[in-house]
Amino acid sequence: MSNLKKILINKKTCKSVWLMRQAGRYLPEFKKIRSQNKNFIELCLNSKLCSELTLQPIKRFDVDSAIIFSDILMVPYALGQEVKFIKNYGPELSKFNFKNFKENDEKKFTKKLKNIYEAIKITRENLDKDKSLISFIGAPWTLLIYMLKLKNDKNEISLSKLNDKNLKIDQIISDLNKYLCIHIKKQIDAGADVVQIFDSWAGLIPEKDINNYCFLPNLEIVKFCKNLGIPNICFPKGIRDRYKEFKEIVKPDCISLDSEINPVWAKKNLKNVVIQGGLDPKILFRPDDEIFKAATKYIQTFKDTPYIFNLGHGLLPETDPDKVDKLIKFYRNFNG
Ligand code: 1CP
Repeated sequence: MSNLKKILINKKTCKSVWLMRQAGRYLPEFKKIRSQNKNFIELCLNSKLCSELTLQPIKRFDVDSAIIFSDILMVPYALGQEVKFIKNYGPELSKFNFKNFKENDEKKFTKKLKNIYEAIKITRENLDKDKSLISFIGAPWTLLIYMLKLKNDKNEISLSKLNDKNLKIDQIISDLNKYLCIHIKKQIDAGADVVQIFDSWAGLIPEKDINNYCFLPNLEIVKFCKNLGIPNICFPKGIRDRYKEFKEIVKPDCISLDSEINPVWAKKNLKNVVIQGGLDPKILFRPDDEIFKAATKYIQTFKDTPYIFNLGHGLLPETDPDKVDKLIKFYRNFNG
């Protein structure tokens, strides 16, 4: 088994828990800082505040890992696109310009992100040694969704855009991969222990393109990580039973399940890999007994395999932090 098991599974309890999107959105202590910092990109470039936001869920819930407060869209930002976060709508990027994109270089790129690396450094200094610090990137396809505005409000892909050869999608993916690997290395050098690769929109890729737009770019990034001994977690959300193929081709150290994947199917079909997550974040809107029942299914199913307890996607903004606390305590005290 990979070094991920050593790093992510709490050495004292042999259990591990953290939650996707655990910092931010639903936490009152985040909302307070956010209300004083209207520009989200500027907030993501404020090393001290990012470090403070990263540590908020650790202080509140004592989870085993911290995920650095940042955003996957900091990469398109550093590559020259203007990024705005519009209230009740989401991210909006300025029009992609291929010529400008090609004018980027490593030095320019890392200079724009240097405050993220500083945030990681400060966080590592203030984080308990027993806890992991997780860095992350968006996989190329998921970034392209935003960079090229590939989907509409109903989460449907524009096939005419996707098939437009003038867009040079293959070239953009290959260049993005190069910059993403640079960003991973910089985050690890700054003190992060692990990288999670979010392919949150992988489920929107047409079947025939999944190899080119999901498996291969993720494989290239995972190979890069393995060459440098960087523990890696892949999250190819929404690809249903192609999780099996993904695991066999990409071979990440850890694979994060979305909520559509049946845990029993995953146990049977995803072997020799650390499994993470799966629990539907919407369950936290239900009464406690339903939450505990759903959590038990995952804990029981994976009790004999390395498993990181987590959700199948990020915590939703309307989540009650007390429910999160109860869920984590339930997991910690579980004896079954
Ligand atoms: O308006 C606000 O207050 C900003 C809300 C917010 C926050 C707190 C956004 C805008 N991004 C973040 C931080 C963030 N983004 C983190 C760190 C917090 C944590 O996880 O603890 C991480 C890991 C991300 C990653 C991210 N950003 C993803 C991949 C994970 C996922 O949920 O699928 C994606 C797709 C984004 C894009 C993004 N950023 C923000 C929004 C509203 C969106 C669109 C997707 C969404 O609605 O979540």
